[in-house]
Formats: sequence, structure tokens, C-alpha cells
Amino acid sequence: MKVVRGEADGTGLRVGIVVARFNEIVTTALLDGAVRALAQAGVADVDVTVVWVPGAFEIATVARRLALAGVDAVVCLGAVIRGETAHFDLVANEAARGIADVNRETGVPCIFEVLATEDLAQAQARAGGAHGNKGWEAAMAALEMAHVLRSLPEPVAR
Ligand code: INI
Repeated sequence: MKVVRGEADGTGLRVGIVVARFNEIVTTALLDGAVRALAQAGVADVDVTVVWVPGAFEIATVARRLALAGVDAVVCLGAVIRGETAHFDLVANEAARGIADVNRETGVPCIFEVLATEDLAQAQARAGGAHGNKGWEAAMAALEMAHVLRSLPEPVAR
């Protein structure tokens, strides 16, 4: 039996982080958690690329570019907070769909950490508050997935 389980060791891995400016008070905290997690796991500072984009809707475009440029994983950070219009659902759904598409299209793990919350307090609770820092968790998931994919055989042409 072969069991593949990723590790939280970032030595030698290149990681892209795409972070939305919208709700920056939240996303800066997510970014801080992600960067600290990567450093603690041994990812070299020069191997981390952080790209800011206007909002969650734009994350997938840059995630795709970083994935195709050769990073081992991409961490996607955003915060969509419900307002009074349907914009919330459109942005949240399209951000999720776009990032999922990049995963499938490129085969490079793109970790989805776009918070979708009812209010700012819920988002802040997940960005270094009572519910921890989801940016940190996303970074660890990125390393785990990068290791899992490195451990598997290359795809065969069919
Ligand atoms: N972008 C976010 O990242 N979070 C939000 O809560 C949000 N809301 O609510 O509108 C949001 N909108 C901007 C969107 O991501 C795009 O940047 C914009 O529509 C331009 O394409």
C-alpha cells in the first residue's frame, strides 16, 4: 500500500500569494498569517511572491499567471463581506469558481481562502481573531498540497 501525505516543510518550495485589496483590514491580516506560516515552515523569502489585486473577483487571473510561471502552489486571499446587494454572491461565487478553474486547468494547487462572511466582525475573527488566522491555514494547505503532488507519479499521456 502506498500512502501519500503532504508535509508542512517548505524547504525549496516556491509559493505565490494573491491578495485582494478590498476589505484590506482583513486581507492584510490574512497575508500576515500566510507569510509567517511560510517563513516558519522554511520557505525562503525570495521564493515567496505576493501580488495585490483590486478585489476577490480578480484573484483567479493572477493565480493562473503565477501557476503557469512555475510556482509550486498559490495561496488566494480575499474577504467578501455581505452588503445590501447581490454583489456579494456574485463576487464570492465567481472568485470560488475562478480559483477552482485554475486548479483544474493548471494542476497547480491554488488554495482558496476567500472569506465570505455576513459582517466585518466574522471576517476579523478568522483573520487573527477568535477563530485563528485562515491565512496561516491556507499557507500550510499550500505546502501540504505541493508535497502531495510532488510525491505522485507524473501524469501519463492518454
Ligand atoms: N471584492 C472583495 O474582495 N470583497 C467584497 O466584499 C467585494 N464587494 O462586496 O463588492 C468586492 N468587490 C469588488 C470585486 O472583487 C471587483 O474588484 C470589482 O467588481 C471589479 O471587478
